[in-house]
Amino acid sequence: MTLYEDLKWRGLIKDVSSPEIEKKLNEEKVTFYIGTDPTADSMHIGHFSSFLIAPRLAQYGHKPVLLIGGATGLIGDPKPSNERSMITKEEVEKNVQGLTKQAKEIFGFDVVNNYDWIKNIDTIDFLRDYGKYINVNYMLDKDIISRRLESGITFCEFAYTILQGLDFVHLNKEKGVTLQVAGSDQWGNITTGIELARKKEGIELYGLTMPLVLDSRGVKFGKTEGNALWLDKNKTSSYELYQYLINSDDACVIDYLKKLTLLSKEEIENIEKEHTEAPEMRIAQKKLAQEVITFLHGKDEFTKAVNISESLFKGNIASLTKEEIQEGLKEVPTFTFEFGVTLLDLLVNNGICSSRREARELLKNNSISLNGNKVNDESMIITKDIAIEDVIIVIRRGKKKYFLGQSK
Ligand code: 383
Repeated sequence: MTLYEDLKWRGLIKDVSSPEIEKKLNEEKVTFYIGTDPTADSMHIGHFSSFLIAPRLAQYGHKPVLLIGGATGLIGDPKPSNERSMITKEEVEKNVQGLTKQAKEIFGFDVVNNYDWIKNIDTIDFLRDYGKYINVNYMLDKDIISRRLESGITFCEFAYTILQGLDFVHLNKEKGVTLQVAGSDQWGNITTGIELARKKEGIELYGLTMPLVLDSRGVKFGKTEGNALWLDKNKTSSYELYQYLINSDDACVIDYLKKLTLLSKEEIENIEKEHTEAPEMRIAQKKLAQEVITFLHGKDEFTKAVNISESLFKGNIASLTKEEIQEGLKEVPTFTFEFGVTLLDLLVNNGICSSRREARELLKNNSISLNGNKVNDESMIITKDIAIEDVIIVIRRGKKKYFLGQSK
């Protein structure tokens, strides 16, 4: 199978600027780039699904350049809906540093910052050397810009596409870049670069976009109740990422394997076969979580995520460390307590049960567990030796409700 066929099979090709791209990718060695703006100090999983194109093409001998938009981040790529609020220069600088470090650590390719060349262009040169080649009518025709004409768009954001176009021409000169790859929302910006190169330099550059990864409800992959899944494990822990991936729908999981991992067609087809025979085993979801977490954070983080997940599920809480418990139970209600308190008081005083009567009832029915063990003696005294690492206790009410207690 050729590289191009592989990309098509994965569903990774939305638009190409020229049919020649197929031949270029299959028969030549191409230097290509993909960029991201420093709107945060970490990428999220949506960026990851796009940036994974870099190692995919590199496997076939093409050369990736990763761009962080230190200059474009100060302007803001127009969204179809409304104007972005400006981010301070200090914040952009901080985000550039975070992203550069992350891109190097995760992907390990050449990383460049467009601030390094854009900062030196003065206004007059910008208008003469770039502005002169781009017709306003041509810009107004672009999907995102035209969608903003009703609600309004400032000149600042309107000019953004020329900066991204200028990058493409610059990287062609400096690094021999001939192809830009990106998510489908970047089509307009990629074609500005192609237009600029054609008119200004008389050369042909190429663009390829990938579709957005969606879940079965058509929601962008990686959004959980409005929160992004970050690639920085201090923002989204390996355990949280594991929970998200392991809960992927059967209807989407094979698509995710194609788009979010470097597993081969043969490997994915074998997983699909096994998965279809016994979907309840969640083989495909497990493999997805393993591949993504290992790629991002390494093998140990994956093992830790599985361990936390299984220990919590089996009630084997005492086997976990305090940090692992805090990571696994990040979202649950917390309370503080003093040693010497009785179990009954602990349950009632911390909102775990609504009354003494309810607490007694639940204890009698074996519905309360402490650090994974069923408890029913209401007069039991909570002492230091019960707590994990002398400070933490975990109460479970019924099957799923957890409460995390920390001694004062
Ligand atoms: C800036 C200057 C360039 C080339 C690219 C850029 C950034 C680009 C952009 N990209 C998105 C971002 O920064 O805004 N104008 O969040 C996202 N990308 C990738 C992919 C995606 C796009 O970083 O579709 C999702 O992740 O292209 O939305 O010279």
